[in-house]
Formats: sequence, C-alpha cells, structure tokens
Amino acid sequence: MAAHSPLSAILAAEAGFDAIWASGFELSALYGLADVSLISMSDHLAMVRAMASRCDLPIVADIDTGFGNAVNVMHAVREYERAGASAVVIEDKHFPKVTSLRDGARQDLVSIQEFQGKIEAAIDARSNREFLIIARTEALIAGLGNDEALRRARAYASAGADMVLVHSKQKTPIEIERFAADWDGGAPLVVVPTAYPQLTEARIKEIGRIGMVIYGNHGIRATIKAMRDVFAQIAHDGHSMGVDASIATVEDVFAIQEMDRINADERRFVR
Ligand code: SPV
Ligand code: MG
Repeated sequence: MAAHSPLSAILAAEAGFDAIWASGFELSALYGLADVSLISMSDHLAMVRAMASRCDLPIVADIDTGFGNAVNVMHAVREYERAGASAVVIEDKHFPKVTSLRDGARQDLVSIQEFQGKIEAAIDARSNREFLIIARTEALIAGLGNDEALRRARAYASAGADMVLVHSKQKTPIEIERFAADWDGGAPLVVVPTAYPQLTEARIKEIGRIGMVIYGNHGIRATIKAMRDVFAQIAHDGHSMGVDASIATVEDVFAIQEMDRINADERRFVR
C-alpha cells in the first residue's frame, strides 16, 4: 500500500498490508506539487527514514529515475538502504520525469543500454543481496507497445534486476494481462492496478508471474476527500459538531502516538 508519511505507513500496516510503497506521487501531492521530479531525494529519503522508524513493514522506495545517471543511482541505493528501505524501484524515464497516469504528458525514455547501466550500478551499490533492485519500464505508459515493453523488461532482467515493474494507464487490465502472458524474462513482475482497478488479487494469482501488487495512490486520494469534506462542513456549519462522530477520535490519535507508553516512561524516568 502506498504511503506518504509515517502515519499512512502505520495505517497500512494496521490494515494488514505486508509492505509499504514509498510513493513519489503521494509525497509530491502532500507538498501540493506535481510528480515531475520537483521533490528532492533528501525530502523523499527523510520520509522513508521516518517511516522505517515507526513501521516494521518492508519499504519499497519509489526513487523515480534514480535522481540522475548511474552514479546518482549508486548514491541513492546506498542512502535508501541505510535509511531502512528494503527495495528501490528505478524507472526508465529521462530525468526530470513526468507523472505516469496523466493523459498526453511527455513520456520520454532513456536507451535500454543506459538503463541497464543504471541497474548494474544499483546492484553494485547495494550492500545486502536481500535489498531488491526493481526495474520499472514505462514503455506501455509511453505508448511504445507490448513488444518494446517486453524487449526492455527482458533487457532489465538480464542486467540483474530482481523484479520488473510494468506500468500501464489503460482503463482495463488487457494490456498488462497480455504482457504477463508473454513474459519470459524470469524475474517476477510488479503491477500497479490504479487505472485498471478491475484487476483483482485473485485474478493476479491466476495469471501468475506477478510477485507484487502496488496500490499506488489510494492513501493520498482518501486523505484529500476526507479532509476536503470535513473542512467544508465545518466552514459551512460554523461549528464542528456535525463532523465529530465521523472522524477519528483524539483517543485514536493518542493510540497511534503511543501516549500510554509515553506516560509510563514519564512516570518511570522523568524526575
Ligand atoms: C507513485 O506512486 O509515485 C508511482 C505510481 O510511481 S504512479 O503514480 O501511478 O506512476
Ligand atoms: Mg512514482
């Protein structure tokens, strides 16, 4: 489940998800910014570090294009591994990238050779073999078709990527199902069924070859709707009575903040 803060990571863990997607799209939106490489690596890394200190789930870090060339990727991999991430996803777009789901947006990809270099650099930079390097192809997003997506995905798997994320913005899962049916590159696939929510986990298991499903932006979208509705109602009513029963209680916030433990620690140690 995508998260943009330690709080959203905690809530994803509470819901039973088994990993966190440290989403660049969600963090960009949190800053009120477009997901076009405006958020710095430091900002995203600070979020990952803060999540890792409050949530035990593995964190799959969305590092976009890797913040530059293969040398930048190496620096990023070292920093994200140290910050507590368990995996990074690097995409084959040019820096600065443009968000994937926007219709008509510029989507230009680097050459296969350049991206293989970035994958090899990422593998060289990790200190633990268990830290996953996930290569993401945007070939379908860029409208280059199934053959080019397969060509790129195979090349990335042969460069050593542990998994291959193949993204699609089609409104049905047909494009992704076709890619998965043709996939012969060995590495497990990762899918992001945001534009095509009809693709259920049950169906994904039937298709096979898919090792990870990312719910890419549901946290930030839920947040926007919830805050917008509550703020509008308070502004309209001139009081907060109308929303009180439908939002989290202050006690709920205290529980997330572990106030019981804080109070106990105060009693024990603060003199
Ligand atoms: C993100 O969540 O930042 C992603 C997924 O990369 S998407 O926004 O659909 O490209
Ligand atoms: Mg992203």
